[in-house]
Amino acid sequence: IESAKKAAAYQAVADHLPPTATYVGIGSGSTVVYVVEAIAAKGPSFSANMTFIPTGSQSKGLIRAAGLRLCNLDERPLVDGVPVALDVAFDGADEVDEDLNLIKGGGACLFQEKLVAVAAKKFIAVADSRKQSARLCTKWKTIPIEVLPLSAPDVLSRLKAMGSPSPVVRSGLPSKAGECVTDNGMWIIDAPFPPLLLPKDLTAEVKGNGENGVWEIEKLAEELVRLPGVVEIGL
Ligand code: DER
Repeated sequence: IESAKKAAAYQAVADHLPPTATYVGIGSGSTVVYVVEAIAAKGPSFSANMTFIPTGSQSKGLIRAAGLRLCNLDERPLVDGVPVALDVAFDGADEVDEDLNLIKGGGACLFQEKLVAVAAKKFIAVADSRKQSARLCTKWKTIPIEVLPLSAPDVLSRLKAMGSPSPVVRSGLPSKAGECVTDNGMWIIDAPFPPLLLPKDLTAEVKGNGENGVWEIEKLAEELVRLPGVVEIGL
């Protein structure tokens, strides 16, 4: 699998990182390690005019260790009062469906990953074949949700009311006793859901709005992101 991840990462850099790029997003996880390796392998002259935007402490460490120029998301220069767009952002994914919807958050970095992804003109998720499913929540059974710790009991009960059978606050074990705490000081709730339908799956009988336990992906995302205390969802 490591060789497949490495090959996919090197191909993604070859295909989507032109030498003219100036701002580049770097995601989190184990696959994106190979993205940074591929960029560094092109030599210092290739990235001399590039600045790399991290998606959390792991990402920041990767950029620094590779000797690449680092700039935090909120430190980008303004162009006509608007933060400069990233040319491209590279990241990993936990599951990918037929319409290229993703589950993110296995590494608990989903909030800054989302901020960087939407600040880029192009978003490239590098994922080996294990991540492919017809529908999300097939192989990766839960949706990671980043929440304000204070809100966790209410979010858990609201998720159960929506039909998620057993949402849990992600533990920090084995490396940390207590909860997993994100780079933003938040907690992660992992909420199980059945395979998420795509718009094309909807029929007169199957509405996908949570009735009889099935969800269409956009409808679920809208419901989740509105739960008080949720700061980001891994969809
Ligand atoms: O948290 C995330 O979404 C990360 O990108 C991560 O889960 C990606 O998975 P990987 O470690 O298999 O690349």
